[in-house]
Amino acid sequence: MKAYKLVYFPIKGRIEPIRLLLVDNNLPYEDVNCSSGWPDSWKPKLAFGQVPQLIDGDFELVQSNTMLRYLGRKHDLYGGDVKEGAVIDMINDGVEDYRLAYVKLIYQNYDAGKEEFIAGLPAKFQYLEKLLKASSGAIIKGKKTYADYNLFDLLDIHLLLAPSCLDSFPTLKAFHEEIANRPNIKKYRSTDEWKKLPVNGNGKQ
Ligand code: 0HH
Repeated sequence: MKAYKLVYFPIKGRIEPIRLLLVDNNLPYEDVNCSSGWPDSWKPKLAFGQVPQLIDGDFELVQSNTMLRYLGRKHDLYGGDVKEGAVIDMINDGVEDYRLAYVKLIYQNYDAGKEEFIAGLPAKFQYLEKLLKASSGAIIKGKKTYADYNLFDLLDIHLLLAPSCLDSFPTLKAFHEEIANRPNIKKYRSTDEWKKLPVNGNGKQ
């Protein structure tokens, strides 16, 4: 199969859930670093002037959640019927809401807002805990979904920010551990290259 191309800055950021989906499902990809020539050689070619961008042959797509859903449809990671698909979308939309709050903290209010942000995490994570608990610890019981990778990454970046943030949420903690320990993902995350790649563009995490 032809490798997907992932166009992004050399950070984890919004591309990381997509990389994790590809890695876990043995789907080949190559990273394309857009930082040289940014913005002049890139922005005019991008549908919203922003990355990440997924290139699948002659098909180009932006918007990270659209890219996840495209790969979900293509590679059977979108549940078994419309209702499962809707539950997956709902949880992914919730993950996006929490990611936007995280991004705002990181890029706009890190020093002044970190403590209050961390104190507010249990009020958010209780909902995710309840949703996963009701489905035997998964987004969809017994099935991999595209949203698994986005939720995993969301939990992962919050664990970096606040290492004990999942201590009161055993279902979320087990979900994170299960995905982190899948062989392809474990290997991918064990390299120096991965460890050195910043999470965010401003060095904060
Ligand atoms: N809704 C879009 C999505 O989900 C949001 C995309 C977005 O915000 O795909 N893209 C940003 C880059 S992600 C963008 O293109 C934020 C990381 C910024 C770090 C950049 C510096 C890295 C240096 C190593 N931003 C550029 C722009 O809008 O001109």
